[in-house]
Amino acid sequence: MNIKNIDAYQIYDSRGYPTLEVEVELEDGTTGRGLVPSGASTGQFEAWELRDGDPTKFRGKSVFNAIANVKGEIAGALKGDSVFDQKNIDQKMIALDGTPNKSRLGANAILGTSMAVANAAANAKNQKLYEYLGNGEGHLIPLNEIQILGGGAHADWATDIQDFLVIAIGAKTYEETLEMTHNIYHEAGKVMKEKGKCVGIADEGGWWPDYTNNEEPFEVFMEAIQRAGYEAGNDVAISLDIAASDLFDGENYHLRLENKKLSPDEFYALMKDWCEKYPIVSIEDPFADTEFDYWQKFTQEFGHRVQVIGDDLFTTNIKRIEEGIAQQLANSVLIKLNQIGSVSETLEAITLTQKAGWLPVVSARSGETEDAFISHLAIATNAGQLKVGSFARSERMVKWNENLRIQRHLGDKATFIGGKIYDQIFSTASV
Ligand code: 2PG
Ligand code: MG
Repeated sequence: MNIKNIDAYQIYDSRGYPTLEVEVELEDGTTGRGLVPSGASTGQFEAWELRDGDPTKFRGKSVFNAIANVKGEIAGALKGDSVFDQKNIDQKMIALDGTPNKSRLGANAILGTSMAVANAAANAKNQKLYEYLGNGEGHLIPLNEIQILGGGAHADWATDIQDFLVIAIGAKTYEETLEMTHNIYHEAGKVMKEKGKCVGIADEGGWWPDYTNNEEPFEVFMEAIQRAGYEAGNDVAISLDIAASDLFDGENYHLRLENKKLSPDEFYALMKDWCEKYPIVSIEDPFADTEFDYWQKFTQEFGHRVQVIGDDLFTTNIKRIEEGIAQQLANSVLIKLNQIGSVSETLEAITLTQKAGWLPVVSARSGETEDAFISHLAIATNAGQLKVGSFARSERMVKWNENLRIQRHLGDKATFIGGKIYDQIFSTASV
């Protein structure tokens, strides 16, 4: 089944910023769409998101050049190609772009096309996307990592930590993870409102706090868990995305909220203190993306009981992940389609992570769309974990809800192992 036409147009993401939607049409009239997300706390090694930069158009954020690239060069190169050869199509676009970070045509142009091709191929085969992407092997319903409070670049530095998330490690079913999260999310909002500490909703749907130091969110979190009737560390655990590259100036880490500068050693001590004091099962980007020694030391010290996730550290980039595995910098990789810019490279990054005995965490961006591609990606690859922001707002809920649909579609084949996913890394890590 061959590609007949490729079209692209500007749509808007969950922040109301322009992004692009690509539509691929096949010879028999079947279509598939790709909707491109966008980050705010982006890593320096990410593939290039092409924006027009014209201050008179959407304050520089329009994507008309990326759209023109899809409709022109990309469509010209791919018309007539088999829609089922995802790798060939992605490689062709990468070669056509010719830069190491997809900056000429734009990673957004390439990814939108790549996602649309995958969707069109699944539609042509009359399969769900997860069946098509996973060759029928996908069955593991992911454990959710769900944001309760937002901070950092997603809430104008209301806290220095970007994400305070909950993981329902004790849940026996996927439905139960959602119920527990619902209870804790709303209890946390209530606690914060009672104390006059809730300003609103941050970019990913979590509560936007009004705090004076970085310990306060932990206190609210622990109180919310207890009030919701759960045992911290047993039923649910805390997960953090520190997004530390955003705090680092090359020498020190800046805690804006407390007006403090910490040396790398002092910052290490802070991460250590939190992991010792609170029931933290997972921590993402605890150090800047250049600070390999600290990553390595931290993974050695905590990797046997804490999932150490590299997001800005790896940027879903195969070479960086390979290097990280060789140096044992972490034990988990955050997987974001638009960090690398094509579906087949994303699949490769997940396989590489799994082969090393590490855990992939499929993730949304802070600027999301109404699309649920990543739910299918997580289940197709048996990644086991999904991070989508909070338990509010439809661009988030669509992903949690899609997991329920896929689970129903899988029927008896659906598997949920919940917190046992961590046995894989916690039993093998060096203590
Ligand atoms: C992250 C993501 C999602 P952004 O850092 O993990 O929380 O944020 O999309 O802004 O990079
Ligand atoms: Mg992150």
